[in-house]
Amino acid sequence: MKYQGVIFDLDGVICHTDEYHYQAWKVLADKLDTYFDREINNRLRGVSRMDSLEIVLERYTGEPLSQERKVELATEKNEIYRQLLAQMSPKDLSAEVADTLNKLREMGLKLAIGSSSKNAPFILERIGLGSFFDAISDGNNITKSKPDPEVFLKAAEFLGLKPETCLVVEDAEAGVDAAIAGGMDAAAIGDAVGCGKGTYNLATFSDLLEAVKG
Ligand code: B16
Ligand code: MG
Repeated sequence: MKYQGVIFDLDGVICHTDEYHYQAWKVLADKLDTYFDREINNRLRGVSRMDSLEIVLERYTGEPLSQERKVELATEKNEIYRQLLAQMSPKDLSAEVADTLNKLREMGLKLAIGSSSKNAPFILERIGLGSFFDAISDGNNITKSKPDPEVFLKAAEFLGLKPETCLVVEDAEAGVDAAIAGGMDAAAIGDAVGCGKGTYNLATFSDLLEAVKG
């Protein structure tokens, strides 16, 4: 086996919460009388909450907003987002993802989450993976967002593994860049395939079973 551990991004890899992010940001954008669409929402993938707000505000033309007000707005968005997340259940975990995760574990690999989201523990619990992973590194334990490698380096550290023995699975270009910056190989899936920087390009999640063999 080429790797000893696999570090998974959460949103866009293990499950899909884009639509909930979209709906929550849309409520906020409407309130601020600011144009927002799904294309802009796609740019928020893997980006931290406060950096996401800055992208949402690119088209804002109202009164200048203080930092304090921006934090309030991001908090408001998060409250709406968490109400939407509460609807999630184990049905939001696909059979393919569940089966692949179990097979990777049977192969002896350590498995971790490396997500920018501060809601990662809540989402994992909702989809029935609350105690599945060997380690969780997320938006609550980092000071720098992807493309900085901090979230993945911490995940490797929590697993007790050297970064170069871990494979990162990512759906965002910023996440692939973060893996590379951390000295790790990256398996790109979904949108990230297009950036052409992944060590592997996964057409589907179960392709990981071959990728981990190197
Ligand atoms: P939160 P990931 C990222 O999760 C999302 O892709 C991104 O859209 C979101 O802004 C970010 O988490 C922060 O999320 O507001 O829940 O803390 O893809 O890194 O798992
Ligand atoms: Mg993602």
